[in-house]
Amino acid sequence: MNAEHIGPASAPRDVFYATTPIFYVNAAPHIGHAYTTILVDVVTRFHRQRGDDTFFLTGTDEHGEKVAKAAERAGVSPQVYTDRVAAEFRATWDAMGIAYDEFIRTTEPRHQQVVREVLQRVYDRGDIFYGEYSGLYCVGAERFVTEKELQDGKCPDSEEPPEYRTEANYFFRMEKYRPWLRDHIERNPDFIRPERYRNEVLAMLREPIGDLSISRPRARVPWGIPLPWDEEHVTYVWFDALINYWSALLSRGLEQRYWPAVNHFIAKDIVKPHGVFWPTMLKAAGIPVYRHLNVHGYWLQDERKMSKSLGNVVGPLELQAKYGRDAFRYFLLRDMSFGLDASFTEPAIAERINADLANDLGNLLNRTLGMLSKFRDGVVPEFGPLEPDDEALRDTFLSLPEALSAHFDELHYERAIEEVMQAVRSANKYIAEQQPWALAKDPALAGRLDTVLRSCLEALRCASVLLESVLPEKCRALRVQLGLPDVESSLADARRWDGLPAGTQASVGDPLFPRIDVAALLDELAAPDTEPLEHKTPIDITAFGALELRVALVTHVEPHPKADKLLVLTVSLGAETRTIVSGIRAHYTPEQLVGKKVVIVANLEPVRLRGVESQGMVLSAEDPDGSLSVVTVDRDPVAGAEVR
Ligand code: ME8
Repeated sequence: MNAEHIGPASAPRDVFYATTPIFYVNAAPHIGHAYTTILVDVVTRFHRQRGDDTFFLTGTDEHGEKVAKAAERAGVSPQVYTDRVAAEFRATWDAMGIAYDEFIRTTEPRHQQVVREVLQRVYDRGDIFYGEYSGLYCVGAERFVTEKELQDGKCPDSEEPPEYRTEANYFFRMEKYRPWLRDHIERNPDFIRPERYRNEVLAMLREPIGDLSISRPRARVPWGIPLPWDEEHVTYVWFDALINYWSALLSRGLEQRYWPAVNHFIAKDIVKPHGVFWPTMLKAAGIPVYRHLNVHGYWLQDERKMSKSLGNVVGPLELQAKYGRDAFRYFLLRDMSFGLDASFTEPAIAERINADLANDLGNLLNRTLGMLSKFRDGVVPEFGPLEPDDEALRDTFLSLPEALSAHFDELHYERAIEEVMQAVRSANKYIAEQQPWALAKDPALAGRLDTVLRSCLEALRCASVLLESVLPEKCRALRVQLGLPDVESSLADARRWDGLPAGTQASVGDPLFPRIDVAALLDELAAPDTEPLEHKTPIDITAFGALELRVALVTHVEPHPKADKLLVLTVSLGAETRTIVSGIRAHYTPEQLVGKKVVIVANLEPVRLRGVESQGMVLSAEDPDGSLSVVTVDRDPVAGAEVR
């Protein structure tokens, strides 16, 4: 979340700079955004474990027609609107424990200045000219689309119909760089990966790509960065946005250190801007091109891409609260093969968690610590002489750091995880075969029991190191149960079979991965929404108008320290955070509330409730039996949206 992970520049380490797309602030963060962001978090953590000098960039894309229109719909200025939604993205990533090093917003002066410098450089080189253009423009994807690209008359990226436009714009001589780009991609097979997307871009480059319109008349689209040589035009949103990857480093003086060792991570919707616009822009500006463009598929729901405009969105914070932060990360990384689409369903999350985490890993931990506590008072024993079965288990685990590194380098995250889980399963099998409970019955076999227990402990310790990038909190908690300190591990810790000193006191803790009741989940998902009817007493409209009702995103909840009926909620209104004390403790656990978008009365005088100031009131519905349900909102309006 800050620079604390960045080591000294002089250390002889590999450099790993990874980026997510900067997301449009026309909608609140959804699971698709969360996936790419979690993925980059996992990959960066893994590289840090490997000893690389890492830097993780994310942020928000705030200019352009699409965002300006969203602000208009919300009835506020673009600046107020973007401040609000950018804050919601940031609050969401923070609540999800995403360890980004930098969060960039394209409305920040430091970014705008770099965009203007890059534009001026390309202009001075003669690669920008003024001209007129007619074509089909898609506001959803913020780009011109060709007739050929259309699918059923709609833009392939946004699935929205484009509109015909004629406009005088400045153009970037992109076509001029087509032969160079084709050659570059052909010479560097891993420039765009996996291969299907490389082929997709090569196919685009087989025919003329045309020149790129890079400005919009300010009179029509005032929300953007003015061109340095003609203030009557603002920069086209993609030319502005792509530069974030460079401006974020430049504004911190980090470009020498991290550029061009960059790994961009995106989904397949934005391959053309990243695979064609961006490298040609860099080339024209005299900046070395990025190292890798890594393209993943879509999360689908009911066979369709999950997206805000399609209205089939699941909130990432809600899922995290329901299934646990680490378990949710595990599902996303394990159930998508990088590059391909994957289906998203809640029963699939539950089944994955139960099979891999509660059963395989959870059982290995519980059985091992249970036996250690029963037979050795929880004290880690010495190894005796190793038998072939012990050596086989050891060798399985000690081969994993190399295997994992290779899978990560080849973007096969799901295989990396599966390989560790296979080793975990082999450790469970080892227990079944060695039968420590039988060894414990014969005092003459005490040494053998020590070796078996110690082997299981080392297996668990290694697994916790290998899975730490995916399950950061749980793996550390697991090592704490083994008696080790609560610190980030290095991959080198998984290259040894003696990382847990004999004599260490282990202790059984709470189960790390509770089983999910799938039957109850299916019932819950099938339950119809029933709303009790209420009789309303007529009131004067001005009485209603005096109320300020707002949508608030619950980011954190804890019990009131002094009152057992109250919960203390931290809620985000986008640009503002508030504390609200609410009497719903008998009706909700904190986990059930985090991630929900509730409706609050925002203009009540603050009151102190048993020593905690409450800055608003959460609305809830009361059933005849007195049980309360908080009022949430249909669709997914941004936090802070006014309820009228
Ligand atoms: O395109 N499955 O922003 P955006 C997987 N501002 N990933 C998904 C997804 C899904 N169903 N839906 C979205 C923009 N994503 C531009 C980017 S970069 C210089 C400018 C993720 O808010 C995925 O990473 O539309 C995708 O590429 C991105 O969100 C698009 O986010």
